[in-house]
Amino acid sequence: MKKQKRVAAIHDISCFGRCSLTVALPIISAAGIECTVLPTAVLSTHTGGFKDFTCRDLTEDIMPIAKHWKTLLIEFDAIYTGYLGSFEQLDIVSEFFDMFKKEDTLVCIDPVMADNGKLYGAFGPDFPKGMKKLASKADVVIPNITEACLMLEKEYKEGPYTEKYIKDLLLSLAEMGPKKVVLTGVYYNDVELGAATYDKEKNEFGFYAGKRIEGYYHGTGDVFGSALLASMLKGRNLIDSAKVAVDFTVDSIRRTYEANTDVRFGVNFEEGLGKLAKELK
Ligand code: PXL
Repeated sequence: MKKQKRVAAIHDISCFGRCSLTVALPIISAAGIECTVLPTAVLSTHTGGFKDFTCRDLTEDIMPIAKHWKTLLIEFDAIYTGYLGSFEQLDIVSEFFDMFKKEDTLVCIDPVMADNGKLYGAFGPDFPKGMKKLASKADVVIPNITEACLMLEKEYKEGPYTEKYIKDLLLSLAEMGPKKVVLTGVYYNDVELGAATYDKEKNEFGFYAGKRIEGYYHGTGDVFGSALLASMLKGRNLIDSAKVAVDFTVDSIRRTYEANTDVRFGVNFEEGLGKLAKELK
């Protein structure tokens, strides 16, 4: 029996709306991986489309939690970061990596801060530069195209994209430091949408897409990232993991679309967990 893997997931808790930790914890757990959580903030809902949400910033709690874990000699096979609660947390999370990254710890950074060409409301204009610095410490970075453009200071473009545009983004992201890059929200036509990958060590590019479903569904980046990381920790390579994660995300969106659910409420990933668990066994 192989030793069970353990992840430290550093994201916010959006109490309602199925994103960040409320998505990462069940998906990573369903894959048979232990998921330790480090909340960066607690919000009543995510910030996409809801008004008057509450937000408790947990910046001051992160280091005391990390230091306590250190006294317990807890180790992690992966550190997975997402939505951070403040600019200061960029340096704090960087320090967390220094404390807990071992030779074989996979640092996976989703530079959550923007979508559709726009920075999320909670972040100031200097946040992308700070995120770029943090992302240089990643083994795997998984931005959407807006986040990639913000970190690289390139102009954001709407699709359909050309292969050259996507290849340039992947190579520039890898130049920042990460050995593996996964770019989400990539499409070359209007019927398919998926993820493009680049593995620097193998000098290998990949692309996998599913059927494009109308509507902008919240939390899908976190559903994708959690499934991708779970698959990689289960020993799948980058391209296969992107395929697992695209299929899991597209199935979740399709269920939600068919149920005509409010797009702000996140996607029905729950009914796909059994299949994912079997696939990653
Ligand atoms: O899914 C990304 C995300 C996570 N957490 C919060 C968010 C968002 C996206 O809007 O607002 C609080």
